[in-house]
Amino acid sequence: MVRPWNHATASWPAARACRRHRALAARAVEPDWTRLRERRPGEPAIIIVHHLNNSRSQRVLWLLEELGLPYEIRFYERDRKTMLAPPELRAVHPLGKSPVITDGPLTVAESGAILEYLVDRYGAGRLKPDAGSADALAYRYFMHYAEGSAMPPLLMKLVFDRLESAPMPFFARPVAKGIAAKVKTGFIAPQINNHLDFLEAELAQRPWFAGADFTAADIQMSFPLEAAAARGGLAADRPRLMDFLQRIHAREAYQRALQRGGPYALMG
Ligand SMILES: N[C@@H](CCC(=O)N[C@@H](CS)C(=O)NCC(=O)O)C(=O)O
Repeated sequence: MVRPWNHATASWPAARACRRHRALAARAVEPDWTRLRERRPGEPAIIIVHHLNNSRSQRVLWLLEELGLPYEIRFYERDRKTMLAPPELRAVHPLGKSPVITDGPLTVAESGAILEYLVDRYGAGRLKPDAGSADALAYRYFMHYAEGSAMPPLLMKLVFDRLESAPMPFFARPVAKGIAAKVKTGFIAPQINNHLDFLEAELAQRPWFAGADFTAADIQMSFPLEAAAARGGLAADRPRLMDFLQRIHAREAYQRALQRGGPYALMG
């Protein structure tokens, strides 16, 4: 079983790991961005973030602030009843979800892909562990884990919370409430707790998710942890995760992103 979070610890023989990581680093190939098509006349010269209020696009603004890159924001408002994005977002990407960015001729969707694209193309080595290092594997793991594993039970929590208070015929309400309560206590809460226990233990081993330094993986992990603090039961009994939230919220770039993007109700 591959356990990226153990690669730098005693469970992974240090000498073998070093040799292996040096070999991997030597083979690592940086992407060749010059192969992408140049901007055509009239195409916007800077990155445009298609930003939905109270959403994952806060992470993209924050990364752009950390990197000090120029960018423009196009604002989209959720429908107040359904909380869905407005149809105009479909003109940018067929799924009509946020975040999505355009960078000249390119359109990039999916938070993790956007963060990796920006760091790889413009980061000049910043906010990312050295290629081939043990931290690089943890970086990749948490880039995918945030949306692939941590978010699904938190999203289920949101859906089942809403189900309980959704308008419905009075005779259906007790049944709907009963089902929601059963799923929440029997499945969703244990799943969320399992993830939070795992993450609390991770931050006992190192200050940031991908090692000693702050990276874009911490930006990617911010959303599930903010969602967990807002609605998933993350509280003071998990002090390392609460401290992580405090540390990221105190970053100047995070604050600047909030100022530019507007209020963000998920901060918890
Ligand atoms: N896994 C995707 C999720 C994208 C997503 O679901 N975004 C939400 C905002 S946080 C959205 O656009 N919701 C409005 C809608 O689905 O209409 C990502 O990380 O980019």
